[in-house]
Amino acid sequence: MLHRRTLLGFCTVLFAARSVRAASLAAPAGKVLLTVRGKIANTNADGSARFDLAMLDALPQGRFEGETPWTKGKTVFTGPLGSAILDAVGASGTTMRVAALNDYSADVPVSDFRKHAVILATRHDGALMPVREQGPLWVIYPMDKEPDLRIESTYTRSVWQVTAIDITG
Ligand SMILES: Nc1nc2c(c(=O)[nH]1)N[C@H]1C(S)=C(S)[C@@H](COP(=O)(O)O)O[C@H]1N2
Ligand SMILES: [Mo]
Repeated sequence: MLHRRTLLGFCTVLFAARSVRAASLAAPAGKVLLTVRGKIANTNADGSARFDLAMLDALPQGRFEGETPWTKGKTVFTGPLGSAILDAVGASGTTMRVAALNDYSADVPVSDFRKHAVILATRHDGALMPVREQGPLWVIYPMDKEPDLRIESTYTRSVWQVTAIDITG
């Protein structure tokens, strides 16, 4: 009897803990810009974590200031840190497939977001990016602070028009 009660109590605690964790990711109120799927603990839709702009803005932000292969002159990108997105969804995998509107996708090691202050830029020179200007989200590596990142593998992972991240491996 004691065992059953203990087990029941244990399950109640587990269930409560799960609810609290799930509740930590509110549902998006606005247009969904990013959907994260795969190996994640926190969801707000069927097996996925969906983010609108307000949710992305509420996460810890990063800033890039410098030149990129795709823009002219000095340019500023701001947006949530990739690591903050991983934390928000409770990511546990090692590889992400970052997918764009145009069917382009790149496999990105989760460790890139942990080792480098990669951002999912929401703004370019202070303005939101329409789709024709590579928006709404653009993976930007901190090539300004880490010049060694100015290599082809980084460029391949610098996905623009991002809509989804699948944590696959
Ligand atoms: N959405 C999207 N992002 C993308 C690409 C793309 O085709 N679509 N090409 C990638 C590749 S392979 C590289 S090298 C860089 C630069 O592409 P570009 O040489 O066409 O400017 O952007 C990356 N990001
Ligand atoms: Mo490329």
